[in-house]
Amino acid sequence: MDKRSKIYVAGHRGLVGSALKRKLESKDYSNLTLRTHRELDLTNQQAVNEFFEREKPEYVFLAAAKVGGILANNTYPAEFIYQNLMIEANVIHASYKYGVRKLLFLGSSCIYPKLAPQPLKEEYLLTGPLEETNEAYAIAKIAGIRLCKHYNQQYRTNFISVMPTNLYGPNDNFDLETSHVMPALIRKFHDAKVNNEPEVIIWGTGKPYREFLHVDDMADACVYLMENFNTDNIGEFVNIGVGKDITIGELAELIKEIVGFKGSIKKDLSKPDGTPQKLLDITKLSSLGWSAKILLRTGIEQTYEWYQNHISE
Ligand code: GFB
Repeated sequence: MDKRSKIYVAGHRGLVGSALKRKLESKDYSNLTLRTHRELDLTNQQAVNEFFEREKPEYVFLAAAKVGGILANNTYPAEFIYQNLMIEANVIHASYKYGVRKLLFLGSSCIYPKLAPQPLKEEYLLTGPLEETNEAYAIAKIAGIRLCKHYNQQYRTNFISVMPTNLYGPNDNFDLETSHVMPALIRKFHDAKVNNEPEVIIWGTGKPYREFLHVDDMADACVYLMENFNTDNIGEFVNIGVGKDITIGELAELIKEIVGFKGSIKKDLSKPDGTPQKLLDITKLSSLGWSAKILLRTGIEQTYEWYQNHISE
């Protein structure tokens, strides 16, 4: 990629896409192609083909996806599988058809079997049953990985895939029903503090472990891989994580302290826990020369500040 390369960031208004845009701009990539959902519906094959034919991007970051937390995944599985399959198939096929030089596809750590050994090595893909609460999303993401793999195999394309752990940061979804745990808890503790409420309710037992990566680190890793590696060096895909996890109970305590909430934490056991642990093995990523830089506490403090500045939007 050089600084004038034409780069299409699909999903540039989302958590990951907006971080990719910031990162690319800060590195002086000056020829970004961007489309909002309203301007280009990625589930519409004809619209996607017309866009690629007209714009002819050289590099593609495929960060557009239907995403959500445990409850959204569990409640709307048809939307998660359909929209993600359509977006992936349309964008990956058009990238092949219109000669994209390199594409980076974003998967998710939920592609691994529910009870796979920890930490999760890349080779554990498709070695056991998936976690039920996000099976639809995981199947779509596995299809995306395999689309890239088989297009590379048959058409000699250069499509690389990355599997991020749970991400958080600015531009996340803070809706309490559909969000992931990090933005949900930041909002719950903030609201409880402001409204002088005695307690905050967290979902499930608080016992599952999760690994959290700040989205600016994620964007840094994606651009680094796009700049320096091809599918031949990366193989089928590479995990992107920090190599450490904490329990949801510990996360709640940490956010409570950062926000400055003085009340208590209560558990809602009617809500699902999801997979017990999904810690990524980052040996391959380390061997490619990348590691995360933003500490969890610093990342949460920065995200909380962002949230307070954007609360009314
Ligand atoms: O982040 P989260 O929604 O998704 O939930 P997953 C993580 C854990 O936090 C679960 C607990 O054990 C939740 O029960 N939790 C506690 C909460 N309080 C809350 C709360 O207020 N809101 C939420 N959302 N959770 C998703 C997958 O799984 O992870 C997706 O469904 C995707 O497919 C994504 O892979 C990264 O980590 O369980």
